[in-house]
Amino acid sequence: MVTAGSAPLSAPSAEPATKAARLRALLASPKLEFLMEAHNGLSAKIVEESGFEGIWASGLSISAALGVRDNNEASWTQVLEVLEFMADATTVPILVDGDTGWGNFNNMRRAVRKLCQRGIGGICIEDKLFPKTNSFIGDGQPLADIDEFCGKIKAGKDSQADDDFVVIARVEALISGWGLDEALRRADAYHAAGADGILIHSKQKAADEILAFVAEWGRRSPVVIVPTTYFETPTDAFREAGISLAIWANHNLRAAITAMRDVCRQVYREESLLGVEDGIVGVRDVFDLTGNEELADAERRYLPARDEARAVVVAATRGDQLGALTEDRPKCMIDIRGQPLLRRLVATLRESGVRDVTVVRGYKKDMINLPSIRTADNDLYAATGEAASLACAKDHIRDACVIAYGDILFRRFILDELIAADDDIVLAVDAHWQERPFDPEGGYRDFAACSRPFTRDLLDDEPAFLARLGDDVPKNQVNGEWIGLARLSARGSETVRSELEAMLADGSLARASLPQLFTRLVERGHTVRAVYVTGQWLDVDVAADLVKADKFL
Ligand code: SPV
Ligand code: MG
Repeated sequence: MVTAGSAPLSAPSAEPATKAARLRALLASPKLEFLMEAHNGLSAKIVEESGFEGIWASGLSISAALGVRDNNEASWTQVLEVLEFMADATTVPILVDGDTGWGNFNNMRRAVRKLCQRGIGGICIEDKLFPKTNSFIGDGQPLADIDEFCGKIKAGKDSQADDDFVVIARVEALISGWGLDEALRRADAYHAAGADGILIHSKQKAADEILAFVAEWGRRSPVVIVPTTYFETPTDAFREAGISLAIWANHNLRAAITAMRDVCRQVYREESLLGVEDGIVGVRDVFDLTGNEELADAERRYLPARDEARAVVVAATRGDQLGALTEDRPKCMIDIRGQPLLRRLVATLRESGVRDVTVVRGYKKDMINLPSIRTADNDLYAATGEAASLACAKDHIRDACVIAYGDILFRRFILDELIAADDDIVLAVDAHWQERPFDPEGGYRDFAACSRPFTRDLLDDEPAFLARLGDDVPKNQVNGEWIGLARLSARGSETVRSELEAMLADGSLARASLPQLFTRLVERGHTVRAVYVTGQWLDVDVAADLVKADKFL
């Protein structure tokens, strides 16, 4: 007799190596575990991102997403192609809905070999006839001959390249109206043929027949269920019954249909995007989901270095005013809609072609660990100011170089304007500084006095130059607020570097702020250009700023 399963169904002690081993561990786990449906690379990523430890590659959903019926209209190699995208996009295991094994025992052998090659954790096959029909359509669908189906299970188990690959046998006897005894007879045969688990399916609104099956089956092998129709049954009932795996089988597909219909109908009706924009993710989320940051990082490693701007981001401080939020991380690593603030800042820099980003760390420096940045450390951050932090990265202040505070977000066009300005040292100054509510808790504000005020005249392109920058500029002289962003040409970088050295020599470096550095440059006769902007940026000082940052994205 063939014993059930090709590897023992015990939970391994260390993190299992392959996806198949991880799926096997889920099946063997003494707890009720869950698989969530996905039907393409993107939905698979979202399933993993949500915390699920495994994915159900639903035949119904994959077919529907391809625009065809769940009747084997998509060929098995077309399904395989979708599975490959799903597996590549995720690290959690996938259990594939293999319908009837896409043919006879021979098709099953080939399918299992291919699934193993593509890093799929397991396959579930159902005891119906090829071409299949979805189980929820019609009544009394014919079932496969038991011996023929057992041969298919054996063929699959004999073909797996990974010992941990899982073959689940799905029993359709209850759905086809053959009753509990036939379901148990079939489950027994499939178990003996080597199936690693039994999926007992039902289309009733209540879970009675499922629970009756499990009560009789005991723990002969792990049991898998698909509570699509009996969704009102509390999940604890499955847990108490000792069920191994529950599959939420088609809910991402159905959610996507609802969301796509809503947005299509609204845009069609309103002939505008205005009404839908707030209710859908931004394109930035799409870039994040598909891993654009990794590509940018790889470009830095593999593409020849181009003559592009670099950036130094000063992010050494804690951000005390944010209280508990910065207990375990510096404020630049605070979460803004699912991503650290710094990651969003770095993404904006990259969009403007700035790929070489050095971040000066201080407080909780190990938390600043994005893959796409270089780091420099100011270990004396508690006793020193921003200029000292900047000096910690002075080797990176060369060529064209952007200097930014680590707690700001700004629209990309602001940086593009700084890059386009034809001066050696250029600062972005917000002419609408008075519209930013004055918050006495909001900390230091970098007020700028300039050679001329901002005018709304679009034809007025006479440049403005910085006269003085700091918290202490008399209010009647303030023309704007520095947003914490500056751009240096190669010559400007040299100027800043040598000024930092001069400050170190005369003892003023340790305590100086960046506004004091720029004011000092002006006092020494260097030209510092002020490019006026009107809002479209923010900094994060207090908790209320986080709400604004959420909206800003
Ligand atoms: C699927 O998700 O394709 C399934 C589950 O096989 S069911 O639709 O319930 O048959
Ligand atoms: Mg199916």
